[in-house]
Amino acid sequence: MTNPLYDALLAPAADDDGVFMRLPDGSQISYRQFHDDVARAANVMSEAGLAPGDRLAMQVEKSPAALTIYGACLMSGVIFLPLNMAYTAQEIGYFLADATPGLFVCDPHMLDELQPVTATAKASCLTLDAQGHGTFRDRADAMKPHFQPAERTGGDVAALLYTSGTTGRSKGAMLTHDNLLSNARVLCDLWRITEDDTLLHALPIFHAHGLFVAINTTLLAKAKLLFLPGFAIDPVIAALPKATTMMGVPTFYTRLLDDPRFNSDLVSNIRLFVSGSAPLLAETHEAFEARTGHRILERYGMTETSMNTSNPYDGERRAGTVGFPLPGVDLRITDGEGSAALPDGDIGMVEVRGPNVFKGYWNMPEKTSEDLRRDGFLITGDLGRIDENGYLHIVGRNKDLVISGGYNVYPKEVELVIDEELWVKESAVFGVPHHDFGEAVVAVTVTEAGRASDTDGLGRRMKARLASYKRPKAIFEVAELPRNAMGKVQKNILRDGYAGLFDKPVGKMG
Ligand code: MCA
Ligand code: AMP
Repeated sequence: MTNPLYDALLAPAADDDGVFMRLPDGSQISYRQFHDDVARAANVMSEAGLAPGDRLAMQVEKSPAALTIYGACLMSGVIFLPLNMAYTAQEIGYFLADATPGLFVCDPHMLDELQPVTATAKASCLTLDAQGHGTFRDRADAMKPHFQPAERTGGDVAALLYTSGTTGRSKGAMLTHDNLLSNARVLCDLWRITEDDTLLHALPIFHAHGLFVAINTTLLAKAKLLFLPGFAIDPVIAALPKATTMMGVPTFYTRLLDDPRFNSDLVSNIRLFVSGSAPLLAETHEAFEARTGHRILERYGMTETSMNTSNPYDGERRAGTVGFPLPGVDLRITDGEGSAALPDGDIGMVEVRGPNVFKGYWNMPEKTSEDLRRDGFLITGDLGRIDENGYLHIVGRNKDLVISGGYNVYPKEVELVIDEELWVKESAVFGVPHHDFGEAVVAVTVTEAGRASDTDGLGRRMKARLASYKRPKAIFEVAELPRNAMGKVQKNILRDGYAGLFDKPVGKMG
């Protein structure tokens, strides 16, 4: 009987009384307790009729109980589909219709709002709140802490993670046991993660970064988590002296640098800071080193691949670069059309191949074959160049994408919602630099002749349709959109035109 992820990440926990998680209230959860709770949750899922290969979707606040549901999916062979708390009922409806989960676990406060979409998708629904209470937990408490792990092969799908697309339609990336396990092994090795480590965990657990990069490596190495519900500056400052490692998006590091309490004494116990999900500005890298003596290790990944490259642990961690391909990962720069690699130094499309590269998009074979070449290379949509020392620089994106605080926003999805307004003739959505989120979403609209604009109404309607981080932080009315000779909207002109909008927080200007 095999089940690659359960065997490597969870089976060793079954008889281990060592600490797995420390929580902000001072309580802790042992590996054995976590394993028992995982088994109880697997029994709940099985009793609800879920079999290996079925999907469980979950939109709940971050909590240890939420993490046991991830573990239970691995144990029972059910495909785990975590969803951002920011998603609206309408967005959730899309995911449920596409993935057809047998069970949907949601926050009890959202139950009324979500019940119609759950009913339409014919999924059963259980609840779990931020404290770990709800109908899921009630059932779990009545279960035995034993469950026979399901048989799985390395090629079986363990998780389905939705990522937005250029067309405005989200795609479910199928990640297999082999994908996730190979990546966790490589990262543990490269970043020297051991049972002596305590990871400060302030990331959400519904994306690859906070879930796979952070949690899988911790479980594999039998390390410990300082498990915070999210990134809030005071709890993070309080937790730093007790941690040995921290993983974050660049916003975490700029927020720390903005705080006068953040200094080298506070982080004297830390051996490694890792950054990813969005570009870390070289100036942040340098300011961080000047303040703490630490060089942040920047790495580069994607939902479809987990991690692809990393700066070295021992060698030079170069600001503004994402380092070298991970062991086992092939990386080439192409012209995006043919598969021939361009010479080092040339800018082109980043393509990657390796055991980390996903199986394809759920129910979208055509999209899969568009992005995943026959020779196994995934076209990432990122533009990069390899320098004379072999470091990869991500210099831009071939995809129309805004990354705000580590969350991806595809302008098309937002434009489609704006363009539904009767008074809107056309719109363009783009990203501008933001002092806190790295980039922020901004929209411009052109008003139909003879109609009055209604941006307040648009704001209200977007609230019902789009997750908060996707909604424009500013909307401007313009007479016309800048277009090139081919009629294509020139977003670079818009980006440049509004570039200074969010340079500095209000009150800190000058
Ligand atoms: C919150 N808001 C945002 C964002 N987060 N707006 C734009 N971008 C964001 N990322 C808005 C809220 O809607 C709200 O708006 C206001 O900001 C304050 O919300 P709050 O919840 O208080 O914000 P926060 O808790 O301070 O959150 C900021 C954050 C968070 C800590 C940076 O966004 C975060 O944890 N980001 C991490 C994302 C991540 O894990 N990405 C990994 C993807 P209003 O006031 O109008 O309601 S995986 C990936 O990319 C690949 C695999 C990789 O390489 O890792
Ligand atoms: P996601 O679809 O949320 O998995 O986001 C993946 C995208 O985030 C990549 O294709 C890159 O565009 C971006 N990304 C991740 N890490 C980095 C990084 N270190 N530097 C620049 N971009 C990054």
